[in-house]
Amino acid sequence: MSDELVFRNGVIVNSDGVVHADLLVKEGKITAIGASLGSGDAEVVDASGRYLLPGGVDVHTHLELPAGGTISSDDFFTGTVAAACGGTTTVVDFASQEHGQKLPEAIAEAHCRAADKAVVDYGFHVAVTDLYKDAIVDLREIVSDGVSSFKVYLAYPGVNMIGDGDLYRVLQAGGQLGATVCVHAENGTVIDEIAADLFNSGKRGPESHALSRPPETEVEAVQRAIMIARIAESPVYFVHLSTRGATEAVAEARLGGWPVSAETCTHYLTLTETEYDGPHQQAMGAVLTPPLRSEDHQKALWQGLDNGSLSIVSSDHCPFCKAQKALGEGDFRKIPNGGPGIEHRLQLLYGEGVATGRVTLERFVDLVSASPAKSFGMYPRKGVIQVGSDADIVLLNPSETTTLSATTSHQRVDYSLWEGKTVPGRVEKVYSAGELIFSGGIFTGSAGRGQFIPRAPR
Ligand code: DUC
Ligand code: ZN
Repeated sequence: MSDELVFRNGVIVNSDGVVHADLLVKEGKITAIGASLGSGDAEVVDASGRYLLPGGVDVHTHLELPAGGTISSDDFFTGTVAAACGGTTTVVDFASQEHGQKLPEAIAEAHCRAADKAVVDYGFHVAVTDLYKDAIVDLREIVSDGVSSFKVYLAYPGVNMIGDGDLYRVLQAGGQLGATVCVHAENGTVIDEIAADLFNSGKRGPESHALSRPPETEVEAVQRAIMIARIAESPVYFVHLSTRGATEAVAEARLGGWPVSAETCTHYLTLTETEYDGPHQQAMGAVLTPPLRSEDHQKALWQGLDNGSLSIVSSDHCPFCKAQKALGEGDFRKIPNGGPGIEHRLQLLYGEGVATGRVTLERFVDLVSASPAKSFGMYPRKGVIQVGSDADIVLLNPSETTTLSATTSHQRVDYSLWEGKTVPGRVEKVYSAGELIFSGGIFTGSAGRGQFIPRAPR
């Protein structure tokens, strides 16, 4: 048996174009693209009527994240199985520093969580919550070990939030080391005050989560961080933008030639704040941070994807089961923040973006694969179907549909934000490094097969 794998008759889609060609894979890499490839005994995959996409790259996931007195329900096995089944073959998760912990220890712990479990390739952003003496020296080492992005929170005072001085220092280090600084931009101090007022006036249900985080709390933090990045002479990247004002602030900075970029997430593009008006369980499940917004904000996010001010769509997968969400029964401030979405990011953006004509097929690939790979130091190993790249390949059938549900999902969580929703397109097969890891609804890979991907600085 030959060690060659050849995909025939498919349509290869990259962020810069579409071609009809055969694709040859050998030893986990793409080795040729052209006509009539492969020896006589190559394994042949008939990709007629399918798109061949580069594997999805999700640069914002929280697997096994301690939060709100509990821990997110997917670990590196279940979470990456779900990623694989939805066409995502690389995730960048977080090595989150606890107070008093040295940054290299946080990274060592993250490696331990992932190594024997991950079924797709992975990397880490290091989340800096405590800028101890010599933290900046450690960051230099961390970048050279392949962790070339940092995360900071301007929300959650007393837990993760850092002050503006530390933000300046981390941005300055990122600028000097070529590391991308990812900013969770919400004004945590103001939010906590509003939340206390709501709680004290008896408004204690999940709908108060959104009321406590008005759009301005995001816009202010984005504007402030852009200015501080400017002073620190550093690029800056915003995670999970949810508002028109924040998207416009990024657009304006970019127009001025400033190195500012941002992502939004599938849930902000497809759901609105009306989720908080639904039954109690549904509202609890939609306690995400930032919260879901109005249709007007959602429209601005789609425009941002169109005009380039938003360059990546991530899942911000941070699942908690209903029983975990219930920790905040009677006090919305204690509901663990986050929701599931790692499995359905490609499906949702294809169905709601490509099939509706809001984004082209090429832009879709850019948003879910090429741009995250480029922005986070993995391109062209990831994010593109070209000779020399990893053979991470998704077969998507545009003639089929997919119905999203917690019961058919591989995520370890007992609800879906999109329960019962049917979208055009179906992820039929997924290959990682040339190995078939998902086919016909079934995961076919194995725990620990995923590799840590050292990511280059800018
Ligand atoms: N921030 C995130 O980035 N993800 C989940 C929850 C949160 O607060
Ligand atoms: Zn997140």
